[in-house]
Order: sequence, then C-alpha cells, then structure tokens
Amino acid sequence: MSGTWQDRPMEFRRLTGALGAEVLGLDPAAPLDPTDTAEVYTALCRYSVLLLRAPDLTPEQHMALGRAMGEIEVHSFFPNLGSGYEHVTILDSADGGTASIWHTDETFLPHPPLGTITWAKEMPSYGGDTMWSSTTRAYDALSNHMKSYLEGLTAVHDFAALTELKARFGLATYERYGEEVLQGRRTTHLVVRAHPVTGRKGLFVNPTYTTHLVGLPPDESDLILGFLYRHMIKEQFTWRHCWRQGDLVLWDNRSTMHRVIPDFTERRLMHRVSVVGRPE
Ligand SMILES: O=C(O)CCC(=O)C(=O)O
Repeated sequence: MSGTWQDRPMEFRRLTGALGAEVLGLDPAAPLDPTDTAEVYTALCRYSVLLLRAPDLTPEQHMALGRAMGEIEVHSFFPNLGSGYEHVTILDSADGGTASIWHTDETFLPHPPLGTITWAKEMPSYGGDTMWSSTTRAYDALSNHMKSYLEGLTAVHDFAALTELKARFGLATYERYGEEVLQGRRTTHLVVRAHPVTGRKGLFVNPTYTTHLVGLPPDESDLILGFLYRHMIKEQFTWRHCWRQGDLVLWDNRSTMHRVIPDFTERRLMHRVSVVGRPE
C-alpha cells in the first residue's frame, strides 16, 4: 500500500456484496504517482465502481486523473466544457442530460471506453441517485444451460437505437446527435466477454444500444435480451449511490451497466471524463 494523502495508507471499503468500494486515504485532486495509479486501477477492476471525495476538483485535475488511467476521449455527442476542456463532458439536467435508461457507455464503438470518472458539481436537494449493476455477478448467477446457450453469441450495438428511445422517453437531443447518427456507428460484441484484467466473464448487452442478437429470429432475440435485462438489474447485483456535491465515482465500463433515477426537479450537473477503450 502506498500513502500519498495525509500519510494514510490507501484503503478500499466495500459498499455492497456485488460491487462498489469507497476509497480512503487518496486525494484524487492531487497528481497520482504510478504506484497509486496501479493500485486504483487494480481496485477498479476488482470492485467495478470506486467512490472518492473531491469537493473542489478542477477540470484540469479531473482530466489528469483520467490521463493517469489512459487516453481520455472527447465524447461523441454530449456537450463539453469547450476550448481546452473538450475532454470534460457535461451532463446537465437543465438541458435534458439525465441518462435514465440502463446502459454501458458507448457500446456502439468497437472499443467502448474502459472506464468513466464522474464528478458531482451540483446536486438536487433530493433524488438523482445513480445505480450500477455488476454484469459479472449477473453472469455468474445464470444457470449453466443459459451460460452454454449464450457462449459465442454476438449482439449488434447501434448508436441510432437512441433515436427510438428519445422518441419514446422524451430524451434530450444534442447538437451533434444528428451528425453522429449519420456516421452509422454500429458494431457487434460478444454477449459474454471476459474482463481483460480479472478474466471474469460478464454479460455485455444493454437496453440502450443493443438492438438484437445476431443470427437469431427476432422474437427469440427479443425474448433472450428481455430476460437478460431483467436478470442484470436484480437488486443483489446493484449498488445505488445518493450523491453529495463533490463525490467522484470511477466505474469500470467493462463490468457494469448504470442509470440515473429521474426522480428530481432541481438542477443536477455532472462533469465526466472517460478513458478510451483498448483493444482486448
Ligand atoms: O449522471 C450520472 O450519474 C451518470 C451519467 C451517465 O449515465 C453517463 O455518464 O454515462
């Protein structure tokens, strides 16, 4: 264990049986040395979601934290902080930026982000929690029959699937959304993928971007995906976080899905930095 903050060793306190740990003894606003970075990355892979406190985090510090983990992305369609800060995405409920449908980030890309670091800048006085589910725990709990059935299946993930969701659920449309749809961003991924670090198998489908399972009749694909989506969000695979201003959450995009609970009316403003996915 290393000790960069107030001479306390870094500690990880588990938050639920499924996923999530609070990180103690690390100031995420201070530059991370390689030992701390490696410890945080290993913990991220192990616990899937990490919670830290950073009440006064600046965009520079936020980007530096992301860069400690890898290359950081300019998000494909969400707005960002602008010149020099394009890597810091803004999710502002005042502009409809509330991601309330379960998803794994940008799975329409061949290499979706490996992780995301979100900072709560302004929170409503109640509501607006975020939930994460462990896709590895969900996989583990499937029957052996279902595991065999899913092995080797692939699924299509399509950015344009958002178009229907936007119409049905009244989600916000951003300036760059139309351009992105025209790019035809769509790819296939294995339904069951092994995590590149832990080797644990997890389910890699989500209700936002996955359209269908390749090679199956549409009704069978819909039935299986519907079953998996209900299964993946069972309470025992999830953690629900009630944010305070200044909370910072890192999630492993390879072993989780998440959603925001849209039960608030006051402004909810988040800054987020995502780390580009690597070929696995
Ligand atoms: O606002 C949040 O808590 C999470 C936002 C989200 O779903 C995302 O950044 O992909």
